Amino acid sequence: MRTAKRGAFIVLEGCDRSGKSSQSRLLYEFLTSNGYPAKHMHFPSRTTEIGSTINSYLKNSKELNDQVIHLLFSANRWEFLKEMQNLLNTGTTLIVDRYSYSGVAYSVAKGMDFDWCMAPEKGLLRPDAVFYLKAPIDYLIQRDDFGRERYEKKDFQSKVANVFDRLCEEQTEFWHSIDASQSEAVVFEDIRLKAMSVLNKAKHKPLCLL
Ligand code: FDM
Ligand code: MG
Repeated sequence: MRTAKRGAFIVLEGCDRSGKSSQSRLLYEFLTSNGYPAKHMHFPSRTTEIGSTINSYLKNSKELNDQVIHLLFSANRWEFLKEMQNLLNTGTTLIVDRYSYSGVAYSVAKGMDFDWCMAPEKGLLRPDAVFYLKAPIDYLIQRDDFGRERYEKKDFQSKVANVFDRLCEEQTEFWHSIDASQSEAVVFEDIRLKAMSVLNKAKHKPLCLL
């Protein structure tokens, strides 16, 4: 893979309503308005055929077994691999709202095996950094819109948080825990500073795979 001046691959992870969407948009806007080529992406991408099936499942209008929906979430990432690789190699930074770690966290929270869940992610691109937006579940469930989709239930979110905590502890080289219960501006300042350092370092590093 080409290494000269590639873009950085930055992922935001966390439970529902932790602020990933707002913060990833703020980071995208900051980068583009300061002359850094960037693209904002979100998984699941509900725009493809696979994404539309995932959407029906999340809205509770379709039932699928746990293994099938897990593999569809993963397949949805594989659909975008080439595009992501091309963008990064031509200097575009990707700000991605959820990725393989959500795939693993939500399925493991159902009781599925960790290694089984990670297996279909092998060969996808590995992020340069994961910003884990962490806040107490009691705080998150009070936020607007919580409870609309399939997984937005307090007990389930606590289990998801446990898996994110474990991933964060095991992968300290590129996971950064961020206190998401602070104000939007304070959280963003933290993310912005960390992101700029990631962008600088990524330029000289080859892209790796999960
Ligand atoms: N989700 C998301 C998964 O269960 N697996 C995955 O691989 C991904 C990317 O889908 F509850 C869950 C997480 C969340 C739901 O995500 C939809 P958004 O961010 O609310 O659209
Ligand atoms: Mg959601």
